[in-house]
Amino acid sequence: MSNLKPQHAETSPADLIGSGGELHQVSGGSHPQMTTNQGVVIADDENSLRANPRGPTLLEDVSLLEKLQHFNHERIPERVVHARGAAAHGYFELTDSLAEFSKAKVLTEVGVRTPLFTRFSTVAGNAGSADTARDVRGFAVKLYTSEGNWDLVGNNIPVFFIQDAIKFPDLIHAAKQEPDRGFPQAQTAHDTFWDWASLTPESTHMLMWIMSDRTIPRSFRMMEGFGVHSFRLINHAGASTYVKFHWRPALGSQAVVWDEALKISGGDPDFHRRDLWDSIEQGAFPKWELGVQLFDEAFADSFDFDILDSTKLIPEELVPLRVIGHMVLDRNPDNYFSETEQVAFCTTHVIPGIDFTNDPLLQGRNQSYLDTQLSRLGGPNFAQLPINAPRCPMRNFQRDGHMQMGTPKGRVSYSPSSLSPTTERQDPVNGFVSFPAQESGDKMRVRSETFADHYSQARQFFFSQTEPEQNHIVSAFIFELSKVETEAVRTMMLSRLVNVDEMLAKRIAEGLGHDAPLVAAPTKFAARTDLATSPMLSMLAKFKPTLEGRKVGCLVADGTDAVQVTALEAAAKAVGANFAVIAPKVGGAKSSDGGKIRADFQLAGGPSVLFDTVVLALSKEGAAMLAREAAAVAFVHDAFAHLKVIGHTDGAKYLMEKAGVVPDAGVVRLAKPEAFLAAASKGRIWDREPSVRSVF
Ligand code: HDD
Repeated sequence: MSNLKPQHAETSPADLIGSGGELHQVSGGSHPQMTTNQGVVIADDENSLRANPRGPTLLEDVSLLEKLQHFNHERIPERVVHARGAAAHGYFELTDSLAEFSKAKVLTEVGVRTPLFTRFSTVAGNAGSADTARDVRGFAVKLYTSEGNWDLVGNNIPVFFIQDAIKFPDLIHAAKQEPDRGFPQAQTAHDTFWDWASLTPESTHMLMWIMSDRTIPRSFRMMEGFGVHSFRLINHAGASTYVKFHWRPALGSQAVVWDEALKISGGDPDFHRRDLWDSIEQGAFPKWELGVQLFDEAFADSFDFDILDSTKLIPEELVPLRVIGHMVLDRNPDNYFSETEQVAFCTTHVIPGIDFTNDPLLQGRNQSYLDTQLSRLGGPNFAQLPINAPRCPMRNFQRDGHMQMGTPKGRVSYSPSSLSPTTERQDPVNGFVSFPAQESGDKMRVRSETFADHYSQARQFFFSQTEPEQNHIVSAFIFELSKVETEAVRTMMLSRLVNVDEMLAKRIAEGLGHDAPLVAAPTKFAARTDLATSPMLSMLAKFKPTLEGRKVGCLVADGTDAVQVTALEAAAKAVGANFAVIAPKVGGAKSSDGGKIRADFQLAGGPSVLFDTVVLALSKEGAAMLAREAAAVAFVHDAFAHLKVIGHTDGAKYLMEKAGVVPDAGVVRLAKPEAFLAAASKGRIWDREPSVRSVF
């Protein structure tokens, strides 16, 4: 019998019943024997060894001792940041060679598929926090290239909070739970974060980004990734070209709205990881293009900002993206701990053809990632773990240490040596050679004056957003600062924002009810510039009108027309959408023709926040029945307030009235499924927003 056969296929409920020491023997399947870690076959894994049936447990019960000891040590320290994550395997395929600029094979061998492992994460929350917290998302890619591992450890935002790594511990201490009380969890909406931010002008540009909808993505599959720093590409002649890396999602960029994010945190705290897992299981493999911005020393010298400053970006309008390949994630991990938890990304993992710049943030990161793996993974041999090991040969004279997995042979474990003709040797020709950048000047603890303008790009970002996006930034500041208990901190932050734009600061002050006059915070660098807007910085501008990868939630009740639901499901699936039925009972509903409509969700467990667009496929009686259910009224009310397109039958009208739905372009009568789906593919009804919440 195949051991792939699902065990439950031949399991009768009677098999599963066991009580007081009776062994559970589940029939079916072809099971290997269970053993101790020493390989001894275990006879009874459910009862410990006792002196008599009701007597003391014996110390000689080796399988009990071993099992509990292992369990007691199952956890390793979670990552100090980016603790909560989800990951998948996949590949990168190059479509356009960069041979002119780099000697790295992964960037020059067109058509070759390089295996990779990508982990997405939130930053501030602990491992058990919710997926939709407002936060930067980590976007870390480990490429197992034929020349060694290359880790591109990026975020979904192209700039960072600080310019120098020495400030990272302060940033993280301020953002994470406050140390005396241990909360709040997974959010920046508290005093210590805004205290630090208001006193750290270099964070201003990043603050604009984190208050934008970038920090509440709809899905990992719908967010961009950025390498952030300027790196170097090095070609065969040893020449250097600067590069910034961008991942661009095939499904377009999309966010949820803030109230939705809050409710999804309760409705499905695993919203993002489930979405990633499910889409891969369904064969709808997430895909991103890899784009590069290439520029030389002459551009760097002419650019208004320092290309070594990670709080600045280079607008795509100035240096357009060159798309060179794509990443596809096509396999879920086999084991969360072994792979997603133990994967060790390090900015130090670069390969010949890719090199560092003097960006002080990057230089500091190069210490931090390598070092953190020692405490996280227990020793210096973490590179031997299967998820971390390169897929090309790895040999050197590094020896021993905790959890050494290999068995190096021979007496020679040093270099140079003459005793062994076969031990490994350095290779000056093909090995990694650092770019010989010239350095001169005085050694000093100082920040370059070229890093001093903290406001111009923050302002550029704000004015590059569409109107709804600007409104959301204002609202996010109001929300976050309203959670700050210390008024002086709010005042300081508003002063800081005056330097970005006075009207922006005024709008936030109005939303907070802050009446005191606004005074610009003192700044060393007074000359804020009005830069040209960069439409490419808007997420809405990158929205793709498609339902591919999106979810349609169809609310049914007894009396629903099953034929209509079936037709809608077929049409939704034909355009690549997921289709789920929500009913008062998970066992399904009785259709108008006396049949049964299957359900995927029970009403209370399938709130409309889990779907991109909803359909109310209800008879008049069904709608009247649901109008008495708070969860049904909330389902419809939230869909409307979250600016979703709502498809409905005539029968659903009573429920819609009860839920406060006011007809507009996004409230669509279900005549032909195609017409509804076409309307829904356009995304949210932004014009509705001022009618459902205050926009300051
Ligand atoms: Fe970091 C993890 C991204 C600045 C120190 N970082 C970590 C992860 C991502 C980033 C995606 C999670 C990797 C994973 O999935 O395992 N970090 C960034 C980006 C930064 C950045 C894009 C700025 C451009 N980080 C940064 C600085 C420092 C660190 C300045 C310290 C000086 N980061 C760490 C760390 C972590 C980490 C403490 C925690 C777990 C780990 O490294 O492996 O070393």
